[in-house]
Amino acid sequence: MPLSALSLSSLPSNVKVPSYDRTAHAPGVVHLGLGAFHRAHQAMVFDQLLTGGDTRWGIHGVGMTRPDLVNQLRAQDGLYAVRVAYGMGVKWQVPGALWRTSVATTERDDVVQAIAAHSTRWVTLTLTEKGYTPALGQLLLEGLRLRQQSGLTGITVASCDNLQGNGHKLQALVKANATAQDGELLRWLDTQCAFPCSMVDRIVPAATPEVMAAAQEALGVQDPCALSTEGFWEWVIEDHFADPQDAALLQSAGVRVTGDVHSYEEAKLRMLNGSHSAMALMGAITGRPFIASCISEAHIRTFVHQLMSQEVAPHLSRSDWAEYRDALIARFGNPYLKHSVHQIATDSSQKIPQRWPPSVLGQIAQDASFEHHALAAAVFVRYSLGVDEQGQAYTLNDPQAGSLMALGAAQRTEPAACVRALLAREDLWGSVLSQHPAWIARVTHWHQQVLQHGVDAAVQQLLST
Ligand code: CS2
Repeated sequence: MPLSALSLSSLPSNVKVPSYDRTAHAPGVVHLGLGAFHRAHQAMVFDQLLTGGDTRWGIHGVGMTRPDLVNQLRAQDGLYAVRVAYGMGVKWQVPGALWRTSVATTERDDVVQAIAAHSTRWVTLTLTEKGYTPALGQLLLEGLRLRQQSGLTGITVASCDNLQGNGHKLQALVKANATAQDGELLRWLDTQCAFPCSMVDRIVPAATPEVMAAAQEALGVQDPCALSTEGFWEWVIEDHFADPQDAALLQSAGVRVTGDVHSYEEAKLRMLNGSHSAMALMGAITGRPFIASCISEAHIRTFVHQLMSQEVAPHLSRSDWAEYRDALIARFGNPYLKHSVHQIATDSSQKIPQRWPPSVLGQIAQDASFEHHALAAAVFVRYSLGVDEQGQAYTLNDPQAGSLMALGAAQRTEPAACVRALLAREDLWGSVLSQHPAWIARVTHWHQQVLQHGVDAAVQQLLST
């Protein structure tokens, strides 16, 4: 039997299912980007608010690129199972906050209308780094313009992507599309809408057949959209909302509302995501399929521990970084999360700029060592070869795949020139690092070691110095 509104009553009694009416109200949230992360993060926070009786948090979910996923979710009445792995075991839950769905490419007008709907109070976004394009700004501006022209109140537009100052970036993107005739709209945007910055965190691997089989076993229903996640979740959001009363509501659901998102955001991007990218690229080359299989190797665990303690932490404003680091290492090892290294290595060209260079620049400013990041960068160069150390080919899923592979192709014959060419990319490393002789020299050194002796030996060598 497939999972749907009809089959909810047949689920085992220990599975938490929506206790509220999912059809009586119009959604209050339009969410762009229906990937695994949103469905196991904000959608579960909104599910909690709905469970508490506040009917304004139903979601109109918009799939940006995957009509197949939207169609599947539609067939399941927006329901899907989530396996949450706590310390000693797992619990299954079916969150019910997803009430409506659209596909941005084929149902664009529905999305514009949804943003302009009377019931809409929030727009949230999880589009990944590469989703922040002028076309996105245009889509949002159209919806907001329609709203303003209909005389409706402003709304909160919350980016929940791993970008520095995500709210500011989004606001700038939306405003960049305004024309000379939009003076009134711009004033309305500034005074009535809010674009809070936020830091979101929960490890949510993409759906896999393994989790689908586990859902079938535990729930007795078929659910190709079933997800697996960890017990931990965090959502830190700037205290800046179109409706100021939302602050207390979100807090009641466990969200941290603060004036200081920045310190959480920088720690998360550089510690969690920075380590993730380093491990993912190492795993892709050494043939270790999951983050848990990387962190269970003592040398990789020590490398990540040192990277965070020695090169990231000195530049963070969060003082509890040691506890944060230890908690991260424990989370990386969660055996239930089969978090694919190739999934995390996807779009590395878009991820690296916020994850590594800020720490390297901090170390340079203090005349301190950046060897761990240099090795990670060397591993990224090696990754662009598209074949692992066992000779197994893999695909580079990256908007820059073509140019990265073209630049990386020469690394076996002209390794130093190849490193120079890839490090000269300002879009990845920024204007200072892309011309920094000592940085380029150390990445070149580690790249030679990686090519000659392999990733593991290079890591061991770094640890022994
Ligand atoms: C990961 C993130 O895929 C990636 O790049 O680093 O999705 C990570 O799992 C989340 O940011 C955790 O909150």
